[in-house]
Amino acid sequence: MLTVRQTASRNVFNLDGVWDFKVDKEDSGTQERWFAAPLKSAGTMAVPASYNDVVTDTEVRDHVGVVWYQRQAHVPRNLGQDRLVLRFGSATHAATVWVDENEVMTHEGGYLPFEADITDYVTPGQSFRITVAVDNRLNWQTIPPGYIFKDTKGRDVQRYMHDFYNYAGIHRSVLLYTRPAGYVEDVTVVTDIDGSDGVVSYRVEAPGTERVHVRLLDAEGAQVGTAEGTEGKITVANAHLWAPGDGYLYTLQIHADEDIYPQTVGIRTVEVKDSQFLINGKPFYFRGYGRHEDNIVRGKSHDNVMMVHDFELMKWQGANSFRTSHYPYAEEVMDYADREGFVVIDETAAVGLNIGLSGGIFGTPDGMPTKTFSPESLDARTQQVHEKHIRDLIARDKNHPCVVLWSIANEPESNTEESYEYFKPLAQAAREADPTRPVGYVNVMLAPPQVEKCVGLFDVVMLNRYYGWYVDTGLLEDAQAHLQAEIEGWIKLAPGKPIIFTEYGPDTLSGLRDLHRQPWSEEFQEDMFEMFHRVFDSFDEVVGEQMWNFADFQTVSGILRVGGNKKGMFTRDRKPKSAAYQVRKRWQAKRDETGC
Ligand code: BDP
Repeated sequence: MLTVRQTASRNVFNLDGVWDFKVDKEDSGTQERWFAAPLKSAGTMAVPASYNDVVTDTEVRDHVGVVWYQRQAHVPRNLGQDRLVLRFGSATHAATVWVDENEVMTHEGGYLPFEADITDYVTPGQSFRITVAVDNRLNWQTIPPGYIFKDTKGRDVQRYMHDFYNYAGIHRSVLLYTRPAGYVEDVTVVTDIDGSDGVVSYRVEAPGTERVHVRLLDAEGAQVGTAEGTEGKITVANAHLWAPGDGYLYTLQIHADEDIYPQTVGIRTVEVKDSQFLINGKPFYFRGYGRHEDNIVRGKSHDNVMMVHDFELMKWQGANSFRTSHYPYAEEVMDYADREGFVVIDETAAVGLNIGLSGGIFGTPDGMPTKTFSPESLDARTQQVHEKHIRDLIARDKNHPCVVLWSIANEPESNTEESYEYFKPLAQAAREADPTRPVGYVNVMLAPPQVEKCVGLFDVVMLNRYYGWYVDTGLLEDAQAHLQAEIEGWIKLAPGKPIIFTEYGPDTLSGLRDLHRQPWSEEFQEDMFEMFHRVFDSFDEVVGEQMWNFADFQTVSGILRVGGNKKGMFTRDRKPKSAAYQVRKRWQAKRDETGC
């Protein structure tokens, strides 16, 4: 699905602001047709935002079920033959949308965009009512999965197996935009390098149009090539490549009859070969973090101020990459990563598919099934939903040069025949949807090489490891020996596949200093990083270090979490812990060495 751009043929109206808001305590809103009139006794809510931390009422914060949003909007007077489209960047986790009394769309999955052509339901120059019911419930057939049990008072309690708070609401911008009746619906761009030339191949889908032609413009707007038709190839002499640290972008200006759509293009290649990860044919070493979309009060809402600040901090530290742990991030983030030359591992929201591994990593067994893949838990329907998520993510992000690798799941069960059967068609689906990028999944510590079954389906090895923290706690010499032995195990099991560490690091309470350098102290975080980095440096097959996490973040409360997860390099309000300076030294030196 194309990102919304304002062009000579498309007007964009932003509907962010303060909307009417109402919690559906009895889950009766749809039956009572709340969409058919202004919401009764409604409160207000900012859009975009997670509503959870905006409110002061704990019942609303922890509400399990549906909340309603509503506002009026206007149709432009001069719509003419154009179509009017209503679009949501995301609503977590499922949404139904009405225009006046008409249901215009439903969507499942909390982190991807959805839209509907609403022209036939509205009148030019008139106002109309938008009503949205957002459902935050997770079950065995949602991605991510979860389950609900009743407490002793009969109230629903949501449980899930992932380690971040189940923020909900309208998390990204709501847009109304116009486009011509015949229009650019989609474009797929693939780039290649031939000596000093760049090759840009494109395929456009433009229903209802007769003539498609494209112009390729450089970053200054000068035309460097043109082509005719829905498919074609443009060769750019002496191309300025997109490269880590150099986010050079061309623009493919697509003209389909009346419609104009500008698609940004970064010319670059990605390849996995001989245990190396190659970008533009050169070995690339990932430095960075797993991150979260997580902020004080805003929760998971997209915010340009925080986005730019976070990139500033990442650059300050010498990072060149991050993973969108554990779900697709806002389109603005992907655009910005393109521009800033950041390298991204793009992940689906398939996190917590692991109840069979020690009862789920963070779930509590209130009537929870004991097997990950079974008719009572994750089943064939879950697999279908998961496949759709993979395809939708790739459809949204396929043209971003920053994306170099798809991560189709985080820490799933991968040590059983059932897991192999579950992932085989999913890996295949990812390759079908995008034959140009490597595909991987992130392996959990409980599925080491001795028992792993799925790695053969993938191109890279991505590891989350907590030696020195969850195991060998505080014993860094033992931790080092176990880490080394495990890496050797992976090299034997998956020869030729590069290894990227996608998580490592201890919880660290900012300000807790300790002469004895014990776990939870800032000193221990430094020591644990230092040990991991020493080990990474001794293996050519290790091509990346993305520590956990960029910043402290909110989780569900539990005995392992004190006011959230504290593994950040920065605190939740983005203040550096002392390890941030130590890692900065290492990463800046690596940046100076490699030039990116
Ligand atoms: C891993 C998960 C991540 C957690 C992290 C932790 O991938 O989401 O937050 O460990 O325990 O299991 O901090």
